Amino acid sequence: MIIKDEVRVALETNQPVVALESTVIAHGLPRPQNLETAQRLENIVRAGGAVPATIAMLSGKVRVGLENSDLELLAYNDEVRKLSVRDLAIAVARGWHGATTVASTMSIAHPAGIKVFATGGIGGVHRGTLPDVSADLPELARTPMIVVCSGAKIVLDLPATREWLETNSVTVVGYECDEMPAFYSRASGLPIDVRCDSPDEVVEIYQAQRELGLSSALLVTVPVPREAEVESALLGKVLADSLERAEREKIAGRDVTPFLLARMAEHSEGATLRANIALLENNARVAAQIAGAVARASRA
Ligand code: PSU
Ligand code: MN
Repeated sequence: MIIKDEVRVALETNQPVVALESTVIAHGLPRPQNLETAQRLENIVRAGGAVPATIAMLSGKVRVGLENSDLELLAYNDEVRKLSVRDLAIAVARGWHGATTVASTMSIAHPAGIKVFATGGIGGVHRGTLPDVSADLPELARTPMIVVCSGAKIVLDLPATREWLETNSVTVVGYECDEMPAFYSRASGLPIDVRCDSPDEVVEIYQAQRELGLSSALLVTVPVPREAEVESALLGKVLADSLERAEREKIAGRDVTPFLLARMAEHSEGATLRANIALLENNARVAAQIAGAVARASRA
């Protein structure tokens, strides 16, 4: 594992650090918005007083904290693979370039000593007959980190995903909201476990989890900013279209999520893309504040 100097120093001196994933860059957003967003997320984390640690695999080496040239490679190189946890060892052995999902980012960030991670929407239980459950869920159940997101991606079976989190003891925080957000929408009708209105409230629960010896993550769910929310009639239409298309084209495995996100962006005149970018930026901002509160609390 190669930890960038800036990140290592921050961890050693107990300064706030926020982990960022790279699948969203390589496979979640189109060019050129992917690179622009990756850079902007790092800048937002910095502006919030924390050090960004974007995580990826480059030439078979696990990297924590990237240079701008690395972000460019992830955004524009066609050989970059989507790596979940099961793929990490293969990528090391074969010397691949790869982008890390929520699951694999957590599996690297936690042992590196990072406590806070920001993403867009987590993976979850997919719709459809074949049981397809993202490795993001079991990783959340076993990794004690604060994960800031806007709920699970709308393409998923959100009630089933919510039940999975409950069964597997992942505590769900609504950050300045009373229900679990649904990625491009602020509302899902699904419950949170607790509402928090400040970074300190989140950190109190995170610390209590550690005192209790629990190993699960604290999932902090933040709604997409109101002005970027996708209007529900449009969302219903593009979602139905893309799910039907994926089924007809027999899209499976790791390709399902990128296919659905790209198709929805195309058919909503970019509305879902704008929402995705807005929620990623907002989550990075909230994560930086929470990382600051974590660092203050552990210095106290
Ligand atoms: N959030 C986004 N866009 C994305 C993802 C999350 O706003 O592209 C990625 C994350 O890396 C997540 C992955 O881990 O999608 C889930 O993929 P799967 O369903 O194949 O586990
Ligand atoms: Mn899957």
